[in-house]
Amino acid sequence: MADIKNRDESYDENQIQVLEGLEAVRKRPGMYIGSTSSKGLHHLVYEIVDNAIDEAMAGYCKEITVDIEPGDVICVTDDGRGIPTGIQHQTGKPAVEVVFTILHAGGKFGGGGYKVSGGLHGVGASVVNALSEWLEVEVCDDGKTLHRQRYERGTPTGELKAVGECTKTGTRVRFKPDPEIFEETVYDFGTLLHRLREQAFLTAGVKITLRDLRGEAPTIKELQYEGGIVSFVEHINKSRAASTLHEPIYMKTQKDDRIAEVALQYNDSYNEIILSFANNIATTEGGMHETGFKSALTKVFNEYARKYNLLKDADKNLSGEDVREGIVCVISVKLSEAQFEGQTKTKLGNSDIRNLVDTMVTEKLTAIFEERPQLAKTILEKSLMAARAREAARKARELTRRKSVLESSSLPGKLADCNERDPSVTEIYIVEGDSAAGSAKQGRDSKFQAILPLWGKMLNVEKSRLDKVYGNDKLMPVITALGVGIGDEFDITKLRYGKVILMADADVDGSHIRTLLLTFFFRFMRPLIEQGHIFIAQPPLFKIMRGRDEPRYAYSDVERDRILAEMREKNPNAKIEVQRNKGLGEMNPQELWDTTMNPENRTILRVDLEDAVAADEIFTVLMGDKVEPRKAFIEEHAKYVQNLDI
Ligand code: TTJ
Repeated sequence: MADIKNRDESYDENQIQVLEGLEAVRKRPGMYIGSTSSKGLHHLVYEIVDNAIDEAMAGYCKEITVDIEPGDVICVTDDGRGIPTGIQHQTGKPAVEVVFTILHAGGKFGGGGYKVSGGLHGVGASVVNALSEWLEVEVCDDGKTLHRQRYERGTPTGELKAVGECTKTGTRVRFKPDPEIFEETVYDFGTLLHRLREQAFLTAGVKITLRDLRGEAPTIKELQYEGGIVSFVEHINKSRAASTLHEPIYMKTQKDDRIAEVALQYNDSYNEIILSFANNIATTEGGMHETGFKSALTKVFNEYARKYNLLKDADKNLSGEDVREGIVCVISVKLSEAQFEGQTKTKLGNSDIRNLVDTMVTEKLTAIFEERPQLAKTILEKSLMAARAREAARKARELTRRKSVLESSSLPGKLADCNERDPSVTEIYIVEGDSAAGSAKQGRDSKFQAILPLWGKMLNVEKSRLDKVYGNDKLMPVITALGVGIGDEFDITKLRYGKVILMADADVDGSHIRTLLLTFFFRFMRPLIEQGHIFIAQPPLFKIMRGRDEPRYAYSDVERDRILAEMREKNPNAKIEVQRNKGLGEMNPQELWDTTMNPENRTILRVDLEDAVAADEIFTVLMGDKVEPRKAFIEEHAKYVQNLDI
């Protein structure tokens, strides 16, 4: 805080607002970037890149470069018009400085029609600035003079100055995320690559280069897709284990200032992948554009099937699930005042968009089917097969249900249940590994904590319809223990535990099992994720011992260093031992309870849809039978999957 006695001339109303604004960001960073975990750390990059993407959408920027420099400093450069360096009349300061020091200032200078509003997105460069140890911006907005300004924790260290010459316009922002704010400060190349690739697909033609300059040899990826979202669906299908049934179908429409685009391509799998975006922001929770698409698709398929007698008179209509089996689809809409709703503000609320997409898909898809009967036949046959399988699965399920009523107990034998019945207090730990499950059973509070050990063979969900899941020995106990059923049988009111906590080691096998379970929940019990019932246990990474003191536990490198510093300060001579936790199985019941299961001390991570989408993707690539995508994936995520056989 500034010392009141030393106030100077610049201490005017604007200055107070600036300080209050950016201080608020540092006090409650989660409010602005969601969290201060690795997620929030990566969010900083997206915030900055979004600005350059806006400039590209406005047609003034062709290339964007994102560098991860040694020390995890990020440098983003574009060849746009450059943030204006001229004085902004309301504040009397250069526009650049305003962009970086005043909350929510970004939009005023964007000029583009599709400024993002709502959600955690588009909060702007000032938030990134506030949460950076330091940030430097360089602008060339006239093609002649290079300007630079530096900030530390949001505060300018000097004025915007002319520092040299330049020949091309553009903006460069370099920043170092503040380790005082972020629990994790190391960037993951694969995570950035994934998001930047998405942006490159959504902004056809723009070239985004991602460079990792931290190691001895740089890793460089150039992302440029002239085909836009058509390239996007092709890319998704290439990385999947399935074969495509036809060339992608593409449609686009514009009405007033609203644009809608859809690309879709079916494959021979049983999965449904619909990715939707509003103003380039992923709408993971869906919304009006998705609703419009889905209802149009179902309508067009049924009308076509009736018209050409593909459905017999007595046949029921094709369901939404039938017509989406095997679909890969990307929906992208642009609108001037996007309303983001839902738990994670990733659900598009603008109702006029539903009509726009519905009308477009109805008209264009009907026309395409009429023009290309062979294509229509191929796709419709897939839906008809799905309908038949659905009917067969329903019959099989009725049989098993009758059987389970006859049997006295339907809960899995290995489940160690809790005494409480009220799901608002109960929890179930799903644990991989016999010794870990043993410790968990002994360490738990059996009043409200149930333990389900996982065993049996992993099912390749990738190649399975719903009916197969019902017979699987690894997943079946999970289904019966949770009580909610799967697919269209799902009933949240039957949920037996309010918190479903996955507990597995922090190694490759553990990540495998987490990925499998998340994929399973994502595909068959999605509302459990949407309503925030799925969690991941966080066992400590380090045990830190000092003499005869109680051991301390750290859950990240940063925390370990913090504890070590604290201990050293207290007593410089004490012998300190740091032990890296090898696995859950090596913790005794008491330790497991203290560090990982006791609600008073533990941290558990709530899984959101975005996590589940990522897991689903990883799962498909790793379990699928295509070698090329798997190799590429492992290269990109080398840090996490290095021990995996290709
Ligand atoms: C504003 O209106 C006049 C012409 O330039 C417009 C503008 O702001 N362009 C712009 C901003 N291009 N690039 C940016 C930008 C790039 C990065 C990497 C970061 C930020 C905060 C802005």
